[in-house]
Amino acid sequence: MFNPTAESMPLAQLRELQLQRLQDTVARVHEKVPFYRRRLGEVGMNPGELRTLADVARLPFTRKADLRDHYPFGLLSAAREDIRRFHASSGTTGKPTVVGYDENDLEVFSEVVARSLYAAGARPGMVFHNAYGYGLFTGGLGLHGGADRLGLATVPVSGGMTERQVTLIEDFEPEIIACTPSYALVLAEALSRRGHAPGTTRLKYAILGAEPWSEGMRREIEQKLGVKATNIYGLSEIIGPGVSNEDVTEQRGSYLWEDHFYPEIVDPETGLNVADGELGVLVLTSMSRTAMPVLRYWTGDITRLLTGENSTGRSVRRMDRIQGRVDDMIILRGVNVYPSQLEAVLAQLEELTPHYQIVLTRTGLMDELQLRIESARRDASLSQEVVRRVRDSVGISISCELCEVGTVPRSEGGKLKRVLDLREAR
Ligand code: ADP
Ligand code: K
Repeated sequence: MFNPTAESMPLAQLRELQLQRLQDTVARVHEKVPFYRRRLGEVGMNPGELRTLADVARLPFTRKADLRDHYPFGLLSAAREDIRRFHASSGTTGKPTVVGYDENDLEVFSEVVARSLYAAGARPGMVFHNAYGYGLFTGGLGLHGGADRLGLATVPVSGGMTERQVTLIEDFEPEIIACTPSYALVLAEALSRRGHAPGTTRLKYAILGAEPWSEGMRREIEQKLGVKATNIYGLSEIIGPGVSNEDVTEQRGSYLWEDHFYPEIVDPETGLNVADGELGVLVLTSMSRTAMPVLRYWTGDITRLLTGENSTGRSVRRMDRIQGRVDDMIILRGVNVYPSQLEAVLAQLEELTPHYQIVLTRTGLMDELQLRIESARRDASLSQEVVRRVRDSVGISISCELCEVGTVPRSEGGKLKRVLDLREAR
């Protein structure tokens, strides 16, 4: 363990620490964030009334829309001059959701990522190929900070330019790599094209996340890259990647760093807590953030908390793989996309009708998004214009098919299913 004191804290002590940190957090946001003062008032909760962990269920939820409505700085609870960094959610038109970190928050971020990297197999002195995107996205810089903390030699390569990545893997001989699982497969294929037999680089460990993946995909990546792969989970609203990570010796659920993030699983319909082991929506409260703590963040991710014995000696609970989502968010190559973002692009082009469908497929290794739109004009220049605008404003590459009027499915009274996800579970 990177931090045995925290990761294997006796349970009674851990629960006590959680309660104390939750009380501090509630007091802080009540004092500093008008939004939370109002919300706490609406549910009739004074800050002093959080007396047991069971009282957490009385706190209000925070949702993505709340961050959007308070763009850019409305949920910050630190003075502007104390903020050290901003990140923003990936792939957003118009107003993204912004998160702020002060020095303490960056410390927490690098601490939990260092724990995650260590659990993934990384040890001080190893070379670390970081192919998560650097920039507003939390992935690149988030992993980087944890790697500094752990003492790795980081190659901050970021995403894309696959051939150059292969050269760097050949020449710098990293032992550990971080990227999305789908990109791990792209790299494996590029390595094979360059004549590397599976597993013949120095890579030993892969830390993969930001999008859903499966056990089948793990086996494929492990075999092709010659690594042991672990699942890292996280989201910018809570901190970024590093909320939880699997242990490489075990690969059975991601250890959730419960001294910093308080997890609950709730029924998606009723919002009520379900028992450990049952599936529901993951709800997270950041307990040690100071620039932007978030109460009961509704992640939309469906999973369960795993209890019972583990073989690593940690006391914190593990979470299962993400089984799906309750809202309409699409994850394309690690980037979060909402259909409404694509809709906003369509609305700018008069010739297009509002009837569209999103078809997700997987050709070879990469996920593809095809936008099918009904249009009276159906020529290449118009579809290229759609592709260009989506790339410029949403930041993803798609293909576009302009269809005859009347050929895209319409709602038949119920909720229209605009997204056709034909990607097979890997
Ligand atoms: P990240 O930097 O982790 O991609 P974002 O805030 O952009 O952060 O996206 C967070 C969302 O990405 C999560 O709510 C979840 O839907 C998805 N996600 C992140 N990690 C995983 C993972 N390991 N498995 C499945 N989905 C994930
Ligand atoms: K993501």
